[in-house]
Amino acid sequence: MSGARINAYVEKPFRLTSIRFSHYVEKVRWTMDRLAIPYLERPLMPLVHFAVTPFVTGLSGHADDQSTRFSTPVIKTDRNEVIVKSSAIMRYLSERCLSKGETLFPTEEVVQLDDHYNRYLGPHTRRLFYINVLDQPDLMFELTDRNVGVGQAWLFRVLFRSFRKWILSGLGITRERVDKGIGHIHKEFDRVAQRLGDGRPYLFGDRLTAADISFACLGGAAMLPTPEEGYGAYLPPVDRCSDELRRVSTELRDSDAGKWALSLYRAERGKRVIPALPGLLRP
Ligand SMILES: N[C@@H](CCC(=O)N[C@@H](CS)C(=O)NCC(=O)O)C(=O)O
Repeated sequence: MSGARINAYVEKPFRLTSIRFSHYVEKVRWTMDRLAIPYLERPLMPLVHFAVTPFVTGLSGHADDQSTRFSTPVIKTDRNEVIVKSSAIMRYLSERCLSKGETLFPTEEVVQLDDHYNRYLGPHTRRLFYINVLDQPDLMFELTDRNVGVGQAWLFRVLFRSFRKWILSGLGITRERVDKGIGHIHKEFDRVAQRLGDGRPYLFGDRLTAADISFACLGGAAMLPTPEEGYGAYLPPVDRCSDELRRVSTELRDSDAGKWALSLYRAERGKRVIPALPGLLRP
């Protein structure tokens, strides 16, 4: 990206500890890629992450209402600072690399909308995803094979039945919540379409902010964007998903806000190339 970057130098690549397909992680990848920050990603499967993130975060992690104190994304910077939670990481990156005039968080409204997406939209789309994909083990294993190394993929397969139960109960996923959630997801997409109705290119006017990235990731993930469409991890292909996930994803893709979010991926992310699978818990 162009403009007055106030810090163009980093001492060494950042480390991103991630659940690679997570839409909260995509917010951070998007920001780092946009700022051209070099980083190495350490992709983990859910639950396996409990064995790794404590070693990265030490005592710095904290729980919020969407995640535990060991959640991902976590970054370790070139200066060995450890930063947790997607929005805090984005804010750090913005403050470190962008001038005041370019910040991703220019107003309190942007902060609040990003926070709203973190609290409500992200969990709704995540529940919709898991309730469907966890019922299609083949698809889940493909997701695993393409997003983590062989050791973790094997572990996930072997323990799949227990992992499935823990993920569903840990995230409070019930049929009733998912049914309600689908309505909420559509409402959020409608609100975005309304906001963009006056022809503005971004949610807050002429320039991209954290809120745009947040919506495109936390809402947009429900459209299951592919790496070719700009998503930085492998998600299951829409046409092989359950009826419900395919239906919702297709409806969102056909909506004005969905088309806009996909156009943001095209413009901002381009075709992604997902790095080769690392070995067990590496790099
Ligand atoms: N508010 C957190 C939410 C992050 C989050 O929910 N991450 C999920 C991945 S989708 C996770 O790592 N969950 C495991 C956990 O909470 O231990 C953020 O913005 O980073």
